[in-house]
Amino acid sequence: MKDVDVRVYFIMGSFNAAYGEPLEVLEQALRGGITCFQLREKGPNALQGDEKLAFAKSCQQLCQAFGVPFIVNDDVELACRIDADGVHVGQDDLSAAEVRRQIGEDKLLGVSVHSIEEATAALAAGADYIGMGPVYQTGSKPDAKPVAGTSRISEVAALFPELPIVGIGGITAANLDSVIKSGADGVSIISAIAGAGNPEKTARSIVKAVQYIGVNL
Ligand code: 3NM
Repeated sequence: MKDVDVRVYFIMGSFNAAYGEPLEVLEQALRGGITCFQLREKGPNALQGDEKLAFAKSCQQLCQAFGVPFIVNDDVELACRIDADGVHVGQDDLSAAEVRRQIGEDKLLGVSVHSIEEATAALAAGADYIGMGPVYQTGSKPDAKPVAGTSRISEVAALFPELPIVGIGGITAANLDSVIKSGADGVSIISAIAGAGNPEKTARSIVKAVQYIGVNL
């Protein structure tokens, strides 16, 4: 398992930026101190083909300039083509074991899980971290599972203390406290940052809130 700082893990597609240009939103989030970024260019409004490729490269360059890992959601071919730092997959995507085989041992692999069984399988497949959600109600994933709260995070954290867990779904600076206290190593966030009027300030307040709870990876 490779080390990855998932404390404040920002996720965005080009369509998630509520105000301003998506690349400007990402740059602001990076300035605010996010520790990891995932490009999630998925759904009816997603860019395709060359536009997606160009957007991914621009996001990657920004992340590189700030020394923040750049992870691609689901699209293994794109991730390999641009030499991204890693891939994140859900349970309905290519299997985690197959993704690990395709990206090799040196890249980061993240897997969304919803149960102890799925967490166990993700670990066996070579996941470097897992995402668990939705902790709270989310408006960013129409096919999200029912709200799960934090109890499953606590169970998985107790069972696999060495496996980094990020909580996801409806997380903001105001409610991340219980996610981290339940045993998560970090928080994954789309709308609280991408939909903020001031993404830099919001990202900074989330970073501060997580640090305040004293997360030390
Ligand atoms: N996955 P927001 S919830 C991408 O439960 C994603 O696995 C989820 O966006 C899961 O921070 C979610 O805007 C959306 O709620 C998170």
